[in-house]
Amino acid sequence: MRTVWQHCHVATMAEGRYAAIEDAAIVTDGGLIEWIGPRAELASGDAARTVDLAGAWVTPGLIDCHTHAVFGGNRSGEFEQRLQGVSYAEIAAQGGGIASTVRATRAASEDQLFASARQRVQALMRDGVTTLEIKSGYGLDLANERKMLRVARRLADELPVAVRATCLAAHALPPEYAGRADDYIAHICDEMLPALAAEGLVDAVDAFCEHLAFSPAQVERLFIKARELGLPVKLHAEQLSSLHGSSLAARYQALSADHLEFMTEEDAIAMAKAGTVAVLLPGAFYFLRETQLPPMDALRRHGVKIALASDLNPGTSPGLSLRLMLNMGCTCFRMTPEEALAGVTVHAATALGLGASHGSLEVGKVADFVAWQIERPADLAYWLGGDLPKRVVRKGLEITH
Ligand code: DI6
Ligand code: FE
Repeated sequence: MRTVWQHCHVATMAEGRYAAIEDAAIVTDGGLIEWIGPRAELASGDAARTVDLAGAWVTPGLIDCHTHAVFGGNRSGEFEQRLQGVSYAEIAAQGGGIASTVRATRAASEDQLFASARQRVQALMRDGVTTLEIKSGYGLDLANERKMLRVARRLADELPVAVRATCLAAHALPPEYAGRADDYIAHICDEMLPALAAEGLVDAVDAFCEHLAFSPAQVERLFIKARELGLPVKLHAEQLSSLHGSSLAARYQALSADHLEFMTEEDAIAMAKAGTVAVLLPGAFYFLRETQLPPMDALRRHGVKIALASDLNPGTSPGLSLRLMLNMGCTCFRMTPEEALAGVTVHAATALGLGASHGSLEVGKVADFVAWQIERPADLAYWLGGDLPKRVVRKGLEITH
């Protein structure tokens, strides 16, 4: 239905940065934006419907471009251990960490995983999220990675949210491959990835490049296979140490490299050239009490696009609010509220390969937006959580929770 949305101000985020139109109007039709601009310039047309947004600030629907929202179990016990001084690496070495979530995820049925993930995704949606990415990576064998990715697809079928599914089979070494990381990478390349891709379950391929996970050489073998299958790549890189995974990702035109606390200026230059988005994850930084900051100045100086995401996962970032990540991006990483907003809209869309259709409010793009009852856009990064009054529109239709 052709609809005119008016009595609002709009942060369009067009061309990758904060840009505002005061007293704006948006015309939507068939799920797309047909017109957007100052209300005074709106031609009197034949809109079937006019909606008064009561002075709201409209932003693109928020995009959480890095989550592990599907998992079994819960690791709050490990949180308590870490508060007593046990490190993340020590917990992993004792068989906890990712391995404990793998056990719980393997033991859970698809329906159980769906039910728990649904609640978490709904929490993100209550914060204005209209698109999110979900990674596998707690199954670590064909049947269980498939189970996770099917849950990601089902969430998109059953909730008014768009989901990109990323295969993160190279997240950790499964116990049955202990001491045989190269064999596991070969198994992913030869069996798992081709099968999951053929089933239409994979939109992108990711890996964890770290001493306690996979080496750059192993990641490169995976990237070569992804390229063969026509799948874009992303990478968890430079979270705990500097292996230059982000430069490797840039060489493979990765959509994004994520975490990046330990990246170098050379990595930033490579990412800028390739157009690889830097996805910063302040929830994990905060929750692990990390002290090494991502090199914000180098990222800015070289023009790397910066996105922000929740990294929602049971071990390092049990974050159910993307708006809270806006605040943490500003408080922990010294981003401006405008940079943070670009990080969960226009740059997050690019990090998912959706830059042409999502992430900003421009003619021809999908009509996903949020009308917030706030005084200024910076309020989105200001409040610590809570439920801000808002109306959420997806594909031109208002959704209710
Ligand atoms: N980095 C992270 O922070 C998460 N995965 C990754 O590669 C941690 C996942 C977990 O601890 O369960
Ligand atoms: Fe992650």
